[in-house]
Amino acid sequence: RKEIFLKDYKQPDYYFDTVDLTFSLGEEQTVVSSNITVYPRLEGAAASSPPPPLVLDGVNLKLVSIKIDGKELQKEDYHLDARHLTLLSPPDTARFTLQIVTEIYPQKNTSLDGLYKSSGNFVTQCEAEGFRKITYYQDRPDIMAKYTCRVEGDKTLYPVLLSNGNLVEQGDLEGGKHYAVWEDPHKKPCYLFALVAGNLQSRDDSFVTRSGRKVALRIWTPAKDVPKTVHAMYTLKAAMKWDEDVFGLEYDLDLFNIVAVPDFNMGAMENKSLNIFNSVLVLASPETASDANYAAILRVIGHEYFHNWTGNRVTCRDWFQLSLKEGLTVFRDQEFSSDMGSRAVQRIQDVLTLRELQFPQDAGPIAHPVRPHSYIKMDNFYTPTVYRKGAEVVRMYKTLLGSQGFRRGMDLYFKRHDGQAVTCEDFYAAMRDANNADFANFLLWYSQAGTPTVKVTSFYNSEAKTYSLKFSQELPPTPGQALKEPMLIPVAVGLLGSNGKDMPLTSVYHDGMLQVVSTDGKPAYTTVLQIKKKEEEFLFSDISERPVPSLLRGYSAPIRLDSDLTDADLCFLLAHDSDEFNRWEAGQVLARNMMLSLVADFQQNKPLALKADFVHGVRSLLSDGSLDKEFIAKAIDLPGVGEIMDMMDIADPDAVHAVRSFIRKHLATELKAEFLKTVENNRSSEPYVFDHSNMSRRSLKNIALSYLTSLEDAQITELALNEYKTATNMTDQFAALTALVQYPGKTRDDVLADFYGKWKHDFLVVNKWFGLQAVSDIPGNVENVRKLLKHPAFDLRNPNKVRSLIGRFRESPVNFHAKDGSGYKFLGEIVLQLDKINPKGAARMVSAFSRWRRYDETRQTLAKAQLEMIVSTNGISENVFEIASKSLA
Ligand code: B3K
Ligand code: ZN
Repeated sequence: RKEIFLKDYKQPDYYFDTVDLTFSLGEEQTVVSSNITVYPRLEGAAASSPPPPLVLDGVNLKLVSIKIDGKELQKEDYHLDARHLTLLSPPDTARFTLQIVTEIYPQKNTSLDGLYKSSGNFVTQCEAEGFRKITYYQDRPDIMAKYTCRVEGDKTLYPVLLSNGNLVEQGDLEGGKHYAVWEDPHKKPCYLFALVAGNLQSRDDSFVTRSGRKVALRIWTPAKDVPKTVHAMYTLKAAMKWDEDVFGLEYDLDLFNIVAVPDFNMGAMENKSLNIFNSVLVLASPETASDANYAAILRVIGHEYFHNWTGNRVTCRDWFQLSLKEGLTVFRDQEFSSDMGSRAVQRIQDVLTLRELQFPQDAGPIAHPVRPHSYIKMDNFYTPTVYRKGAEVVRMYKTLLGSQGFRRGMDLYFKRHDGQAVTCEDFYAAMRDANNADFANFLLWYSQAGTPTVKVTSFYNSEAKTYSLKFSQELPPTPGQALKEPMLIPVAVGLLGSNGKDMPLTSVYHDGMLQVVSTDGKPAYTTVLQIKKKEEEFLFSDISERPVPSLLRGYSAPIRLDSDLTDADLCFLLAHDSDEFNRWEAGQVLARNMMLSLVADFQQNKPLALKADFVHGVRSLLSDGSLDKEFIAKAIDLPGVGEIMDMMDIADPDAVHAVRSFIRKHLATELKAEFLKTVENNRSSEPYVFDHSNMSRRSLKNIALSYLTSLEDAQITELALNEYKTATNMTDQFAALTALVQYPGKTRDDVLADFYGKWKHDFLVVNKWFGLQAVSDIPGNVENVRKLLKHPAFDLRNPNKVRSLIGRFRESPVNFHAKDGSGYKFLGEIVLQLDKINPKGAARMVSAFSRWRRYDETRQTLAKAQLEMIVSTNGISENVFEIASKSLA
């Protein structure tokens, strides 16, 4: 198993100019003919003589023939092994053509990587290294070429034949076949190649770009699902408009296709002009998809569309630079979602996700920098660190440079690098140069893993009327990185006066220098402090009273903040902060502290009691008519079990679960009347609308309902059942179902059976049903999950089903972490089964074990035994091996 290192990057010896592909799709095998024009990187005097060998990647291919400049190669001209085809003596010319014919077997490809079949249709997935399963090629992103693609197939089985770019020719062939020829005028790396052939229909629409180009838009699905593509089409058009308005970026072809397929490893893929999507991220109707599904569709359709510039026009030099396109594009999709909904709620959601997924990764054995230093399987590095922390790094540029400065940097980035394969330094340099900025030690965010902790202490001098904030930063060691350097951390700060209003900030002393904060004579109310060293002090002058500081506004850096704020300060911020994110955060810090202290009580068998202040705080949030309803819903939701476990020395899933359930039930008891009123006041009989005000209303109603059902009260059960039965959309129906199945019993069984009966024809809804049962905390649920594995609707070959049942099971603190090891054993078994079918998917599942050292000794022993069993199994994939072995290291 070979580990690949960033430091070993070498430019290729040969580049490809044009690539002509022909696919002859068949039921047994597919024949792929490729015709490539090749040129050496070095020419004339600079070139080595004889020319270096040309090494092509290829996996699971049957080589049929190979020619150079029309001449068939002999056995001694090349070397073939399981991964490479090496041309030993390429011609010494400025250009030559390479013709290769291979045979592949998409029908047998369960890895869903390369060319495969999904529900009878041919589909490709090439990122990161799937193209090598299609034909021999230099499968690396710095090889950018112009492609044409001819697809031939049975006309009845595959009436639709798609590839990248423009359709230039089509027609019938003998034997009931037909063909289509596609030409993509833009140079691209092979990971953006795509082909789809199948029985599909489209929703058609169009978009006129700001320079007047009319773009045909098509969303392809099986005929029965076309009605469910309204929201996806609306989103696509909104995204195209948004990218023009916000970044000045226009679409660059006359056609944009999206295809939805049921069998897909990830969310979606940004192939040039032919995005391929997991159906769950395209198909939606009010009856079958929830608000969360609608929001995810908005986010991901936006994301893949935005890749057209950040990823496709400017791509990555090598896979270590993945965050160059992913961090940036996640940042862009977050901004798009903010502009389409509520900025504050979006920020809260994004930070929650970062904490839930990325923080634990950064603190565990697979911690890696935003730009990793090495990998065994690149597939394993499509991580929350590369995506989510990467997006935070991009956001920090914007925080440091302001909106206009950031835009200047983006413009320069495209001006310099359009059509190129570049690195994270290139992005950094564009941001810096466009703004003449001094970004000392900012680049370290790309190379140092781990979440920094920033400690803050404050001091008010009432005589001098100054207020000082002292910061210190600490970056914990991570695998392979014992010592860390301080990094540039932007901390956005505001100071609240006793009236709850932001104080005007005029000047700050720092390092003996006076910085004027006000602009154009107007005072600022938030200022961005730059923490560059291990310790820094900032002194605000003209501060008339002791302020309450609002630190890290908008979550201006992906760090853990450790401040000296008291509970009273936090309550004050919760009530008054003008920064909505920090208002929410103040409540979360209070809740986290309270939960941690209750967990300690629970562990010492002390009785649990809830502070009256806390109940009072939730009551006032619930009744504050001035607040956004979704903000209230988020503010009264308790921090998750994972977040609290993440803050403990030894994570105790049982205790955290017990405490969280206790608080929920206690709040429901105390605030029953308020919750009931919230449900009453937020019902609506109007038809479903996906917009912020309606989503907010539904989310507030539904969280109130879920608090209420924790009371296990017959009347409430009646109420929830009624909500379930009368619901006119999936958001409300599924929320009521979720609320009803918290506890074992007949109601639970009946309503689950009813739901399945209603929706068994719709696989996306059935997946929700699997997921809901899988994640359940009812005791001994692993047995139910084992039963569901045998359910006729379940199939280990479909990644969505695996994610619903196996993926969600791992989120149950009670059942996955069951002290008898039953949850770990179950996951260990499944990983091995799944690995034989789909290694990428199996590696994702095994990652749940990576944090095993965080638990008590009994659990450690049990989880470790599963990891050891997995790594010692013969024939496991590199994907699973990499995650399991690093977890053990
Ligand atoms: N770029 C793809 C992810 C590909 C994952 C390959 N294992 C989707 C995205 O992030 O937009
Ligand atoms: Zn992406």
